[in-house]
Amino acid sequence: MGINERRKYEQEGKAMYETLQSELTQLQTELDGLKSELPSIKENKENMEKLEEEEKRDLLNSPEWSEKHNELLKKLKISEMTVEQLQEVIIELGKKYSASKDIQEISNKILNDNQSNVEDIIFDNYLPPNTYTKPEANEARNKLTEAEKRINELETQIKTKNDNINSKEIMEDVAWYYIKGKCFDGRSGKYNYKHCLLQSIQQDGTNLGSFDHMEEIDSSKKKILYYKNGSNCWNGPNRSCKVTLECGAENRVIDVSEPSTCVYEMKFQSPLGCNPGKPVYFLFIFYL
Ligand code: MAN
Repeated sequence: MGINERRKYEQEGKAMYETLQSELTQLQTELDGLKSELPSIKENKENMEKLEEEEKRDLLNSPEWSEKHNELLKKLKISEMTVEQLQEVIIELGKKYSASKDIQEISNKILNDNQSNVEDIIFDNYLPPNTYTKPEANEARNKLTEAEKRINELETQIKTKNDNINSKEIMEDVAWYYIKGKCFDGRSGKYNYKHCLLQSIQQDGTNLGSFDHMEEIDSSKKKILYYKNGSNCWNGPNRSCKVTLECGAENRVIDVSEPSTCVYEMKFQSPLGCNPGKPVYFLFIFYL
């Protein structure tokens, strides 16, 4: 009993593994493509920003602008204003010139920067043409930000997927991939236990440990799962649990004992407790 289920787990695990590999290949292809495009995306951004700077300088040096600038200075009489009046002016100017910088930000800067000349702050930071941006440069900046964001996303996704299969148990026997992280509840004595295979064990909400490693008893081929570093035990060690797998068609907690305080032993029935009927799969991990 349990051998057929074990075979099913092996097949399911293999199918899941293959799906994952093809997802990984896809992600990796996209990542490689983006990475090879990145230098030209960066170069384009730099070129566009150079042009943008030149255009901005031309605007700043244009007679139209210096005339406008002087006119504005005269009209504003900035040096005679109170800080509150100045803030009002900034807001009005923001509306008039639809500047791209945050009005509040500039206004705060003026309030916090007593040393500088307010006129300089306004004209250096705020008014056109210093807020001038070139649409192509904006586009190039966005493109680079997007590409870098996507590269990060892809790297994280690839890493997560690899971590998922990068365990000795799964590499040696793909049936573990099917069962990993699946949880089964059962009662023993005063408590309810939850066993999430290759992950964790809980006793009513108390953490009895995270999966550490698996051993096989040579003579019987029985598998033992060790869960360690559970929650702290009053006057005792951190909780830990040793799980002996029994062969059976279903996954269930058979029995739990506590031979010494906060050291637990669980008997757990699972098709994974049955010996594989055929050779194990050797898998190759796909590294970044
Ligand atoms: C809880 C449970 C017991 C354990 C004691 C130790 O009651 O986790 O299994 O023996 O704490 O204080």
